[in-house]
Amino acid sequence: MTDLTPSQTALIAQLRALCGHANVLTHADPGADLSPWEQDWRKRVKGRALAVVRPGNTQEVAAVVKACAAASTPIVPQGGNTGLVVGGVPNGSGNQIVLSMTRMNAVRAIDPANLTITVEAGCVLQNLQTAAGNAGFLFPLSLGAEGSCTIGGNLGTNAGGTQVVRYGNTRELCLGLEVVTAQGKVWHGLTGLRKDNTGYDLRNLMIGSEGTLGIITAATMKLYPQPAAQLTAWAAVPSMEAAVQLLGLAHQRLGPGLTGFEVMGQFALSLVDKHYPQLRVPLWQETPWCVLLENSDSESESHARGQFEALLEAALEAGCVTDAVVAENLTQAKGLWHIRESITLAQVQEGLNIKHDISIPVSLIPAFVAETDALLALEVPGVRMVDFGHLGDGNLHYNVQAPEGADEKAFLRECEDKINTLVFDQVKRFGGSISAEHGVGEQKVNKLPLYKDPTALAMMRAVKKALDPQNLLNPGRVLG
Ligand code: FAD
Ligand code: 2HG
Ligand code: ZN
Repeated sequence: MTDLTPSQTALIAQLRALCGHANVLTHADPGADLSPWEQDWRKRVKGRALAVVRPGNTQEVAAVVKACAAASTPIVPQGGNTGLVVGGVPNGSGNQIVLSMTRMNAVRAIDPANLTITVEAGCVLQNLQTAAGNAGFLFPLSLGAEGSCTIGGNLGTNAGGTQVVRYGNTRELCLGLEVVTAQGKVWHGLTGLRKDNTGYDLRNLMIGSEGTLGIITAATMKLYPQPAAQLTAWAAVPSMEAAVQLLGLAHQRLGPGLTGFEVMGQFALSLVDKHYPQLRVPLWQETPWCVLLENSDSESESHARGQFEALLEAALEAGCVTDAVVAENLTQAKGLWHIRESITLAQVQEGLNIKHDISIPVSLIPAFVAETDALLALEVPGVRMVDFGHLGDGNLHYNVQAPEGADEKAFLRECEDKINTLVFDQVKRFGGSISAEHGVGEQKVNKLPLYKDPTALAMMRAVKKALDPQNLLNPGRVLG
């Protein structure tokens, strides 16, 4: 630890006394490799941590925060480190600790009558889904990173995923939180109440705050009955207008049974076909867009199938679908969802790219895409658009891949800011948001003041100052 100051050395000794020697990792440890905690998922940024601290319970989290506050040492909360906006890794200063929540992964309680499950923040989303399933319930949050992201990270980012059209974002799925404040106090808010009007909504303030206002240590989440049947269809649609028309029909015909509505552009699917040919992407060559629909039915499989077939017939007749396949069984349905979830990884295989997680009123998405595609093609000839996402929520991943054969690093250096500005200006013009899902993190920190209502921004700064006056929690993220 030769390069540490005496106070940093003392802090590390204190943290080791609090959490156990093995649960505080530093670069000075023999054979230390902290890169899993220091490198972001997209490999855009590699920070350097003073230490990685892995508390085992809420009291330890509170004690760690108090010790860090006394030493003026910033804390970066981290769950599964699958975030896409550089929000959960330390900066390059070597002065920040990473507070890794993954040891706190217990399911604390299931209350079947209240339809709730209480879990610790480091519980991996898939394990939460399984615990709910084993108890005969559904926990509907679902996203491609569910095998490694944690519920704490999902709450920190207010993650969306593929079931939002029916169940809402993570915020809508949460009934209570346990939080360690920037002063190291514990807020015991795991009520499980569905109604509570006793003042400001601190729970919803914490959710989506990306680790800048408090550390979530546990949460009480909503459970739902498991559907009697779940059917998945894959439809070829001739245009984005047709996809929006199909969405309207699906709402009309399926009502609350519509639990997923994802759109995927031809180039996005061509990347899956290119990098994962074994996945056998259906219909993509014959159509500019495909849509993945899910129908969850509380009656029976035959009822669901009847409804679904009637919907697709009506859509074929209206011309908003040109061809479709309905999965015959769960394995086929999983295969179709796997194709959808593989777009992100196929983009990684293809090379460096620029991501957007924008939202626009659904009705305006066709005009937004047509106009913005044309503007981008003029500004950066040859860019390849990887468009896909949660059309049912008006949320598009309007991603941009470098032109074929381009020097990717040079492309990012020269074009990323220009492309972001063009896309975000368009988003503003269409009344949308520059982040519907992944958050601000470090990546959009300079853009937020340009696109967020100035009064809203001032209120956000006031909240941050009130709750974290020392600016210890994830500094430089969200508000910069
Ligand atoms: P991390 O990456 O560790 O952290 C994310 C943020 O939350 C950071 O700011 C961190 O400081 C903060 N944080 C973490 N834990 C806590 C805590 N306990 N208390 C307070 N703050 C905390 N996102 C979507 O919204 N929808 C998707 O469909 C989606 N699909 C994805 C698919 C893939 C393949 C990948 C790689 C990512 C995807 N994401 C998606 C992004 C990411 O998975 C989510 O943002 C997820 O919620 C992050 O969880 P995590 O545990 O990995 O958090
Ligand atoms: C998804 O919807 C995620 O799959 C990731 O939000 C989006 O890779 C992306 O851009
Ligand atoms: Zn998404």
